[in-house]
This record gives sequence, structure tokens and C-alpha cells, in this order.
Amino acid sequence: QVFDVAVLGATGLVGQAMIEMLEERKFPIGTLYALASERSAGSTINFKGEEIEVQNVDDFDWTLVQFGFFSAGGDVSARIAPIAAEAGCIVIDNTSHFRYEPDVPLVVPEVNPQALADFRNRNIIANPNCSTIQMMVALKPIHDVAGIERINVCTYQSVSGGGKKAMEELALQTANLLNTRPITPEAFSRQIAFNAIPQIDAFMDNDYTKEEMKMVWETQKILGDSDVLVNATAVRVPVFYGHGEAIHLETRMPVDALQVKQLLADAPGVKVYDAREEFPTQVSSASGNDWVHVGRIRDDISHPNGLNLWVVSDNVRKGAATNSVQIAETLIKDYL
Ligand code: 2RA
Repeated sequence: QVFDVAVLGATGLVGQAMIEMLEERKFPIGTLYALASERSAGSTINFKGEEIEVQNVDDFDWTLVQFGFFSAGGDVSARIAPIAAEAGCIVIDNTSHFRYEPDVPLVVPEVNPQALADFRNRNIIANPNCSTIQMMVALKPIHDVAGIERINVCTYQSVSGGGKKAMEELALQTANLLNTRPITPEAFSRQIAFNAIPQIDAFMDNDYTKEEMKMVWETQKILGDSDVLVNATAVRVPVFYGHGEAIHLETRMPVDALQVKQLLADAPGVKVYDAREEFPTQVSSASGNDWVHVGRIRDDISHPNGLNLWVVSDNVRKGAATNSVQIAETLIKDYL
């Protein structure tokens, strides 16, 4: 069986990665439609060695496809996803627009594939935020065995999370600063080259940023446990691909570092680094693959039920495009 598929936001960083992942993972595609706003319509993308013209989403007939992968921004999803879903297309949405609606499944296939059972509620499935996805893949096996009481997490997030313009800004600022030329931050609120910015997304009334609160809301929804406490600080760092997370856990039942290493060694999607000096990094380990890499696993010397982990993953792949394609693969395998 093959499926006709549309990628909305096909010229963006994540949309392009979605198209690459569909090809790389040999998704059973009949026809691929590349869609974007009027501004990008007419350009071309490459799929399986062929040029495909990007069409204006406003002219698209959604009855032509069975799957729609959306990554063109929350406003576009808000407007187009209900139309596509109504036409019978299963929408897998990478924006935050539908994530917190109770009848829309929010899914990481290694963690809560059972949530897909409700996909017909709206014909819309939400893909979680990149920083939540990698944290969930690493923590679910620990939650199953010991119960997570509280997560304290600081992120080190790459600029690709902000899209193409953000990546260009890091490259250009770096070159300009090295050549003593002036810079003007645009994609970020501060200079990003040679710096770290403790702001991702907008500030909220409680003084956390939206990125930080996404990690709270999404963790509770994905684990189906609103008692899991999450305290996050999200930081943008001058890295192109891959998010890092220093995670400090408190579990309900005692579990030690050795047990956690063994648990994670068997966990789907996880690569464990248990030798002390072999910790993963964004550049050397995560960039360009789909693993969630976990290292620096150690007991917290300040808390009897505390654990520390360092988790890195490619935010554009596992944090967005790959996870979306895996959702569709899981649907096909178990529900269609
Ligand atoms: C970021 N979480 O890294 C966002 C991308 N969705 O900016």
C-alpha cells in the first residue's frame, strides 16, 4: 500500500528535512506534493532525484492526500489543518498550535504510541517540541521503573531550532565579529555568536519563556501524569545542529546510575555512553542522525533519589522531521 503525501512548509528547514526523511526511511509514497505560502510557490525541491514544483497551499485540494506533514508556522496550521483534516487527510503538525488541546494526541512513538488510538478525534496529531522529544525518549524508561517526581532541566539549544534565518545569523555574525565588523542581532534578542542567550520564544506572565513552559506542559501530557514536576531553563547556544540538555531528576523510588545505564541500553531510540570520558556532544554525536544520545549518567550527590544525565539529539531530525515521519509509520503499522 502506498500513500499520497503533502509537506506544507516544504521550503523551510524542517519541511526540507521531512522530505529527506520520507526518502531516507523509504516511506511508502505514491505522489509527494510540496506546499508553501504564495511567496515560496513556484520554487522547486528535490525528491528521489526528481524536481518537484512547490505549490501555493491556498490552491491545494486536500482530498488528494492521505497524510499532511505541516511545518509552516502555527498560524498556517491553525488555518489549514482543519480544512485538510475535514477532507480526510491525517495531519501531523509540527507547530505548537494544537499540542495542548486535550483531544489531539501529542506523540513520541518510542514513548506514548498508544495515544495514537485517538487520532480520528480530529484527524490531527501534534508533534511535540524538539527539546521535549529528546527528554521524553531518555526519561520514559526511568519513569516506568522508578516514577519521576521532578525534572530540573537546562537546555543548550542550537540555532537551527530557529530556522534558516537563525542559522544564517550565527554564520554571518561569527564572520563579521572575527573581521571586526559591526553586527545587528535580528533573529535573536542578543548577539548569538560567541554567546549564550537564556531566552527561547516569548516570555510569559510567570517569567518563564514559552519554550520552558512547553517542556512542562508537553512532558505531563506525553507521560499522562500531571504530577511530574518540571522546572526548565532554555538557553540558545552558538551551535548549528543538535540540542543538549543537562537533566537533574528526582525519582519517586530509588534507582541508581548503574540501573539507569542498563535500562537505557535497552531503550528504543537511545544510545548510552557509559564510559566516563565518552560523553556525547551535539557536533560529534548527535548532528545528522536520529539517536537520542545519553551520557554523564551519575547519581546526584546532593539528593538520595537524584540522578544526573546529559542528553543530546538532532533537533531538526528526531526533534521534528523524523519524529513526524515515525508517527505516520506507527499509524500505518498499527492503525490503518
Ligand atoms: C527551538 N524549540 O529550538 C524550538 C524549535 N521548535 O527554537
